[in-house]
Amino acid sequence: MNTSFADFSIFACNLLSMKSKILVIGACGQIGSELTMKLREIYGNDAVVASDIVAGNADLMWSGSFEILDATDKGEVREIIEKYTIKEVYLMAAMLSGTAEKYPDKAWKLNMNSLFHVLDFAREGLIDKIFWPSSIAIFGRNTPQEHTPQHTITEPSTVYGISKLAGENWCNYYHQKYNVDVRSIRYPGIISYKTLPGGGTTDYAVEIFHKALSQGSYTCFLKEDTRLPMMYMNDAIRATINLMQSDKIKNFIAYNIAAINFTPQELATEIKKHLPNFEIGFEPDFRQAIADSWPHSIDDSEARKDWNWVPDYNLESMTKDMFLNLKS
Ligand code: AKB
Repeated sequence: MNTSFADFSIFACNLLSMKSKILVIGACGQIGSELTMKLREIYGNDAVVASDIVAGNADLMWSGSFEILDATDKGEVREIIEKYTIKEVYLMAAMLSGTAEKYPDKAWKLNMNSLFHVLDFAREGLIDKIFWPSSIAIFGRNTPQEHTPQHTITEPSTVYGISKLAGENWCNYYHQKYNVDVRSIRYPGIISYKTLPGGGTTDYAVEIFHKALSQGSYTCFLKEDTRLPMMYMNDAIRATINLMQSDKIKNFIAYNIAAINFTPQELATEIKKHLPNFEIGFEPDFRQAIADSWPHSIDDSEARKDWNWVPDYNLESMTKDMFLNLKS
């Protein structure tokens, strides 16, 4: 395991002798739920307030404060920030690529308004620091698909991608103009066993594990040779917290980060090593066009250089860990 995370955690605990608190908005989602628990482990349960529009699992609800919160309601968000003297916000609420194509208005409202609210609170001096997730969805058909660089053609073709690209630019603008400390990562598809993702194009890479165990087979909504950048949740959480703790950040627009990339067929082959009778079929739907517009692999050299980003998990170790946890 990478030792820098432990070092950072000790440093972070010392820092959290300060009275201010962290708010996670969208704490019940796939990334938010695990991020909240890791932040509580590092900073203490009392220091991390979880919030979402719906209630979450028992661990999340009972290990610290929880508030029902609509991220698009500026008044409600301000109330929670003032109530708990919040200084750091992780804004994880978002509508992902697949669902956003069905509800473009709702997606734009959620993904953009929630961001403006927290950016404005930071500009006012109410909060000090923001984490806001971007995505590989900011890239499009004219982007170089292999080793996609940090700075390149973007031109997204989805509502979700357009909102994430606009968000990146607004974050950069608030940083340049008002000195707002807002940090971001372009997440690839995230694979995890605790909470299911919802509405994304990369969701197949989580569903496949559940179906492999429950039914012995899976019908994938992408073609067998669709290569996409992916990452195991443990790496995504470590990247997020390391970025927020780093004092070496040079890029306030959103960092490329990479770990693994594979096709549905390659993942199925890896799964077969654990479940030899597993069978996969392919019935591509509207998400195929989204996946076809995204990169195959990502160049994350700036994140590696600036804040020492290194992933721990490859396809083999991720698959092994998924089965270990899902079976238990
Ligand atoms: C999605 O598939 O929409 C997300 C993403 C890559 O941002 N997982």
